[in-house]
Amino acid sequence: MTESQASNFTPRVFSGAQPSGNMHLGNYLGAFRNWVKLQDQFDECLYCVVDMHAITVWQNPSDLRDQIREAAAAYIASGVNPEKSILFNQSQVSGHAELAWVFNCVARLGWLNRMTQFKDKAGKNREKATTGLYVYPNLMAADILLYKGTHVPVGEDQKQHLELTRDIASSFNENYEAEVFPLTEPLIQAEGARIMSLRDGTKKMSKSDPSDLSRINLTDDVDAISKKVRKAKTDADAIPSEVDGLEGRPEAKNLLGIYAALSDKSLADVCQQFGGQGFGDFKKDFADLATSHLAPITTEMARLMENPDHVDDVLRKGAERARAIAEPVMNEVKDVIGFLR
Ligand code: AQP
Repeated sequence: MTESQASNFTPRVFSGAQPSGNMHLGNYLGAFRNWVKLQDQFDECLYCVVDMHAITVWQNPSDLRDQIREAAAAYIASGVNPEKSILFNQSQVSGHAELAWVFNCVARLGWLNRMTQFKDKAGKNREKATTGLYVYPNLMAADILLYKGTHVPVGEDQKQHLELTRDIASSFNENYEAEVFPLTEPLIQAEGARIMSLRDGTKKMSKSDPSDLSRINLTDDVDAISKKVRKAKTDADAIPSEVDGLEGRPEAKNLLGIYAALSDKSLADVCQQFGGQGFGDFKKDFADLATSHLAPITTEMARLMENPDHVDDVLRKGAERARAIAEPVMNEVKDVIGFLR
């Protein structure tokens, strides 16, 4: 967003995660932890459980209900304050679907064809992928722009979708000769930007990885974490004392990187600290650090999940606050387009 355009819009952060499975350490280090910090830097933050994105691939209905609550619990347990930030699930605010349709009529096929995430997720089964998965980036643009979101914390992997959001916003503004939407800025965080699978250092840690050993879930207890760390793939070489020594060693780099992110140190400092040691000893320290860091989150999530009515209430109240921002924006969009209301 240009300086002059930025000043026309209230600074507002939007971000979300899909309730498509167990929330994991990648979500925490790449997103939630950062969201918590942003609460102190911005007056308005919206943190959404993007359940409509989750159904772009099949979700069992009763599992989905639990996953939505669990995602909300993960946000709160990580430090998102639902009194300050607006915490809600996407499907309770109909403006997301309405604006997504408008954007389906703005975005071009050529733009969507370039999206690498669709290619990755659809894989060889492209013909069988849902159309929802294909137009997912348009819904993501709607999520952000329904609130005229000016800043979005994104992982590296979401950068391309945010570019598309900016293209959609500027096309819409240009087509209708009205400055309705901001050009949203990405907030990319350096440390912990991409946490990789514990089984394959070239693949990102992901909820949908069939191997539970590939990720540390935020609901994992001490034993589960210790087991996963013990079984995490490494190589036979010792830990290098310089970052350069991690070249071509994705699993080693990932474990040291996670350690650095959890201990708020640089990767270089962690290499210095453990340089020359084998991974056996390092893994013990790693497991201790991960469990002590995650235990309060796990405990708070479990406490919240024992009271689903409370979580539902938080989401309902958040959705009401979200609707209060979204409705005037949607009305403005309808007026600009020429819809009667
Ligand atoms: N491995 C990761 N490292 C760093 N950040 C990550 N995020 C997800 N995985 C990592 C960040 O978490 C936020 C929410 O992501 P999401 O759940 O909406 O979608 P995703 O990136 O597709 O996550 P998954 O786990 O890979 O889900 P599935 O398997 O269902 O597709 C985002 O900010 C994301 O960058």
